[in-house]
Amino acid sequence: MSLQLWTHARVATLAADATEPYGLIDEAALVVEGEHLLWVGEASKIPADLLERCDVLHDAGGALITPGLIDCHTHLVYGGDRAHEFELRLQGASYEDIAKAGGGIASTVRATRAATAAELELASAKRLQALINEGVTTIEIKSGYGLALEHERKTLSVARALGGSHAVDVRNTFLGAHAVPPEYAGRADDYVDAVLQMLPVLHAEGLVDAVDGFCERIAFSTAQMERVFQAAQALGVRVKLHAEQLSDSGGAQLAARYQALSCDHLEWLSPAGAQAMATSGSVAVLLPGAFYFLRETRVPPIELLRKHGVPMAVSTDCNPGSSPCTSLLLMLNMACTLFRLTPEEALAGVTRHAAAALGLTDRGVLAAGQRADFVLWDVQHPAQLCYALGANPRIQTIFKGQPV
Ligand code: DI6
Ligand code: FE
Repeated sequence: MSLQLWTHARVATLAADATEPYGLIDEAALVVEGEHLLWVGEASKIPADLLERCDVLHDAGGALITPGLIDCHTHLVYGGDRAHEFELRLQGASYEDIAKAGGGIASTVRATRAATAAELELASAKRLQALINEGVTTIEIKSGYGLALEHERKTLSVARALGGSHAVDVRNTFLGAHAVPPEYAGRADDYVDAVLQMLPVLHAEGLVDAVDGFCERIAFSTAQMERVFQAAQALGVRVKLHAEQLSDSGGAQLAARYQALSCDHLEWLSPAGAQAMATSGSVAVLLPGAFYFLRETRVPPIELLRKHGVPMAVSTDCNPGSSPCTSLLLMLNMACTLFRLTPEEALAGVTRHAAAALGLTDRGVLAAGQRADFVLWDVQHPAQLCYALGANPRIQTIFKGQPV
C-alpha cells in the first residue's frame, strides 16, 4: 500500500502521555497508511525503512497540525429557528418562562415534525458545513425534536445521511427523553413508556449509537431517566446525560451508576456528583455557548473537576434554543474566557476528551494506529486557536487520510 509522508509541520499530538504541553513536536513528520497514522514523531527520527516506502510526499509549509476536531454534543438536525424567542428574552422573558408557555423545545418540535427529511437535511447541512469548515471531522448529532417514533426516525436518518454525504463521521444519539411532547402534556411517565418503545425499534434499524436524556425540572426526573437508562443498558447501548444545567438534580450520580460516557452542562454539579463521575470515568462535557446564550451566571465547577481528575470536553451544543452556534473554535475561546480552562485543556476538550465522551478510542490524538484525521492551521502555536475570536485559520483538513 502506498504511504503518505507529511513533513515541515509542527504537530500538537494532544497525547495524554506527552511530556511537552499539547504534545508539541517541532519539525515533525506524519506517515499515513490508508485511513490511519502509521508513524508520528520528529522528522529526523523516521526509521529509514519506513522513509523508503513513502511514495506520496506532502510539505505542510510549516503549518501547525492538530487532530481533527470532534464536536461531541450537538442537536444539529432541527427544523425552523427560535429568533423570535431571542427577541422575547431580550424583552425580559426567561428560557424557562418560554418553555412553560409552550415555546422553547416544543416550538422546535412543531417545526421539526412539519419538515420533510429533505428539508431537514438541507437546513442541517449548512450548519454541518460551517463546522466542517473549522476542522471538525467527527460530530455527534442527537435526536430529540421529533419525540414520536416517525419523527425521531426521520431525524436520526437525516443525521446518518449527512454523515454519508460529508467528509465527517457522524455519531447518532437518541434523545427521545428531551421534552414531554404536547400530546403527552401532564403525562410524562406515559411519554417515558413511549420512549422505551421507540428505543429498541430505532436501535434495531441501526440508527442509535448512544442514548441521552434531559434531566431537569422542566424535563425528566432522575427516576424517569433511570427507566430510559435501564432500557439502554438492556440493549448494550452506552448512555450520556444533560445533567445539572439549570439545577442540581443528582443526574450526575444517576448517570455514573450507569457508567455514562459523559455528563453534559454541569453548571450546578455538586462535589458528590463530581466524585461519582470520577469513579465511573464519565467525561464532563462543557457547553460555554449555552452558558453564554442563556446568560447563566453559575460557572461549572472546573476546579472540582480538576481535583477529581474528571476529563473535560468542550462542545457547541448546536441547537436552536440555548446555543445556536456553529463554531467550535469560538467555543475554545469561550471555554477559556468564561470557564477559565487553559488553552491546553480546551484543545484536549475538542480532541482527546471529546473522543472519550463518544466512547471512541481511535481518534482525538495523533499517534500511530489512530485514524488519519487531522487539520493544518495557519498558526504558530496551539494557544492561538483558543485566543482568537471569530478567526478561522484552517488551511486544510485530512479526513481518513484524504484531503477534504
Ligand atoms: N439542553 C439544552 O441546552 C438544549 N437541550 C437540552 O436538553 C436546549 C434545547 C432547546 O432549547 O431547544
Ligand atoms: Fe444539549
